[in-house]
Amino acid sequence: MKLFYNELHPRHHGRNEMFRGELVPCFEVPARADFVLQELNARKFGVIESAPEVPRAMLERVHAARYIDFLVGAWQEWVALDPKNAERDAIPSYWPIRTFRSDVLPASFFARMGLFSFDAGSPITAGTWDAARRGADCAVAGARSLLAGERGAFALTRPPGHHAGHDFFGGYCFLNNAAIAAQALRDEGLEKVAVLDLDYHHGNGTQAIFYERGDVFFASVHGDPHTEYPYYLGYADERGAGAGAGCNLNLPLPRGTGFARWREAVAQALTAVRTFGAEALVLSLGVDTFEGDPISGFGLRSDDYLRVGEDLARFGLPTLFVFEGGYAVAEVGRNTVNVLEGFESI
Ligand code: SP5
Ligand code: ZN
Repeated sequence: MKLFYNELHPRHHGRNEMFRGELVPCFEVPARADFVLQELNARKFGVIESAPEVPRAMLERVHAARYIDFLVGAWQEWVALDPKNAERDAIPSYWPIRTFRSDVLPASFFARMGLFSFDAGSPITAGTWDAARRGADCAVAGARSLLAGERGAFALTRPPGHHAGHDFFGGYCFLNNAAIAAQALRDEGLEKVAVLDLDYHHGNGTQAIFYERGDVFFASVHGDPHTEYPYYLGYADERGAGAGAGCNLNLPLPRGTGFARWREAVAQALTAVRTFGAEALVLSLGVDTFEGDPISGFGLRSDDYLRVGEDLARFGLPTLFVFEGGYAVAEVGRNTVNVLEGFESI
């Protein structure tokens, strides 16, 4: 399996996120990817390659130019407002909800931060752009390795991506790595691609990006948004629209769901991917489905992740794994690499 590692990931290191009305230490920390890298090395999993840089035009296949412009300059703008801001993260607190305008690009940095986000849990730090930008390189490199004939690849990157939409960040995500990879697969040879999202949280960004597209199928197994983040998307009746009608499948499961039931849902999602006729699979790999995850509610154990990898290998499509969530930091390496090891064992 080809491994692509975002060596710039530590440049994104949020201090605090807004959580139930107070600022708490970020759950999404650099140590997450460090532990996965350590585990890959400890198990002698393979050579880690550095991804070539992709042009900005590839990001713009998925993200709005004015959103990318905002991210590129955000930290400088934030510090220009007050030199003391260099010591704190930028977190939005105003949002243009229904009846407000989103066509106007306000001069105020705070106003633009809200225009381009949907929560207060995703701080922008000095190196957020560098880290996110490099993640897209890794995702594209992984996609290209599949086009070159690999059966599996892994993009080890953070910040994660699946909550980021066409023109917004949130849920710790800034650029949608999985969507950028799926689009690269389409642009560089494949007719039909699927994204399967196994993170605990619904991949609202990925869903929205492809919702009206008939060429990219999106399937997700996740905590029921009635009670789980991101709350406002991820329901079972969201089946796609326009040319994408029927090309979206959400399988929400209640908090407390264990491996047996979750695995059945994944099998159901894979059946739909097969029926659709996808030629390759982008797998949004969040391991916040782990029983010990501090912000999630499923009950998967570490050994279960071996079975997940085996199931995906038996499914038989070229598969790009893209790292997403997983906040039980000490176990995130074991759980993630178990999926890859299971995949390699078949
Ligand atoms: C990529 C990813 O996994 N993003 C997740 C972002 C979740 N942020 C908000 C978490 C709120 C969870 N509330 C649950 C209460 C825990 N006891
Ligand atoms: Zn998640």
